[in-house]
Formats: sequence, structure tokens, C-alpha cells
Amino acid sequence: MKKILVTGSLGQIGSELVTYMRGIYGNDNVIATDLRRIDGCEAVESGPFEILDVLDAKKMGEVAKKHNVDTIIHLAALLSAVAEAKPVLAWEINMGGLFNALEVARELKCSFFTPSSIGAFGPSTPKDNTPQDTIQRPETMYGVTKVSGELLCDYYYKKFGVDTRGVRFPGLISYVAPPGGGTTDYAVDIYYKALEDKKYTSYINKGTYMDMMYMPDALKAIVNLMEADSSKLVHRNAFNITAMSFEPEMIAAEIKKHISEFEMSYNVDPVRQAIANSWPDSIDSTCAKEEWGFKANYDLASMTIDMLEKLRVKLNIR
Ligand code: VAH
Repeated sequence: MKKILVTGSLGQIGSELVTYMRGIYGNDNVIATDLRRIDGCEAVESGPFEILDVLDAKKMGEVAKKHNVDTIIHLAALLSAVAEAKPVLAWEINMGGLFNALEVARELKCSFFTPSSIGAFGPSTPKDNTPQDTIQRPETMYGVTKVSGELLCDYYYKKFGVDTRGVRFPGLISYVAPPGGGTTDYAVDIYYKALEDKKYTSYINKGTYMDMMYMPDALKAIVNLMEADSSKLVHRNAFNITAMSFEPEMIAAEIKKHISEFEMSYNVDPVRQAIANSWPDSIDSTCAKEEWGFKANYDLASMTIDMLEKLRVKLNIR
């Protein structure tokens, strides 16, 4: 990767990935793009930024050509709960945007990364230690777009030789940009509320296990996969990766170790609970470890220490 175009740069992953990659490849070599410009954001201020709607195929091609990019990191997408509320729009953005980005990659011979998700699995997928290659029959629009996206990326690799790579992200937790409308967002919100109110009402029920990962591990995974030796990759779209699997009681107990007054209650949201129930309890990331050396550094305990420390500074809470 030498010149990288990022779509959805002001989203949950993009806000941090742009900064992380600018640190590695140089500020001018990471072209941040998003639907809107938010002045003051690091991705906007620290290097090239262009307004780009991923449904505008022509402009995407123009921006990529103008900056002479060799890699596209396509992040723009609707998350699971929003996609379930707006399925038609989700198909349009998640698939239409991906198709446009793949076409630009094909034309300009770019390497290509787009994230898939544990949402690409469904109720008939084995729930524990979910294998890399297994049944994928999701019943959410988000999941349908993720499986279709995996297939489309594999197709572009096999048919056109586009160097497509991806991971199935678990829920991502970070203190920088809040996620917008995901099912795993509770595991981010809980840290804010623990510091601000000393209590949190979870919309995900007790006993609901889902895989999660701290953002620094997710950023590293993207770069490591894109830098991996192509000849070692048996799989491409997309690799299971995970750092931890927990249910709401476990994250609450971990927070309580640092904020003893913290209390958790439940008010289950049936839509997001149904989505969570259809996802694995834990996934197997052996292929990612073997094929490109994936490794997560943070577990629930170390992530909680870091999240609380960073959020205290961000929220100015002592
Ligand atoms: C979501 N955060 O809930 C995403 C994700 C595994 C979860 O893909 O939509």
C-alpha cells in the first residue's frame, strides 16, 4: 500500500484507521473521503480529504484517479440495526457502494479491503467456535449484504484478479467515534454511562454472548492483512477474527472492578436482541492466525482499563 483511498472515513472505523495509516504511510498518502465534511475531525484536518458519496460511481473513479491510488479501503456502509430499519436503503448503500468501489479497483488495478462481520452468519451457523468455512444463511439485511459482499469480492479476485481481502469483524469497541446503529454498540455505550451516570440499562439481554474486539487490534488487523504475502492466503473474503467473547454481565463485572458503584439493569430491545441471537457466541480465528499472523493484544480486562482511562480524559471526568 502506497496511496490509499478510504471511503466512510468519518465513521466508526474510518475515524481511527485514517489517522493510524497516515502514521505508517505518510499523511499525504491516505486520501480520506466521506459523504460529509466535519471540520475539526482528524481525518479531515491531517491530510487530503474529499467529499464522496459512494453511490456516485463517476466521482469515486475521478477521486481515485486524481490521487493515483493503489489501494481502496471501502468502509462506507449501514450497520445492522439501521439496516434492519431501512432494508432497501441498506441494500442500495452496502451493495451499490461496494460494487462501485470494486469497479474502480478493477479499472485502476487497486488492492481492495472491505470489512465483513460476524453478522454474515445466521441462526443455522454453528454457534460455538464458529469455523471459517461454514453455513452462512443470515436473516438480517445487514447479514445478507455482508455475505453477498464476501461473494462479490471473491468473484472480483477470481474473475478479474483484483487483490480483494477482508475480515469478519466482531463488535468493535473504541473511545473515539461512536458507532451508529449497530447491535454490539451496547459494549461501547456502557463505558460512557458507567463514567457519566454510574449505571447502564442494556438493550441486550443477560447471557447473550457475542465476539468483540478493541479498536487498536482491529486497525492493526486491517494493515497486517493488506500487507500479508498474497501467496500465503488460502482464504480472502473474509477471515474470522476475534479478541474476546462476552455477555453483558461480564463487561458489567469488569467495569465494577474500577467503578464499584456501577449498576446494570436491562430493557431489552427485541429487534437488536433478535439480531444478536442469530449471531455466533464465539468464532474461530485459526485461519487468520495461520495465513497472515493475526493476533489480538487486548482482552476484556486490558480493554476496560484503557477505555476507562481514555474516556475519563475525553469526558473530563476524574
Ligand atoms: C453491527 N457493529 O452491529 C456491527 C458489527 C458484529 C457487529 O458488524 O452492525
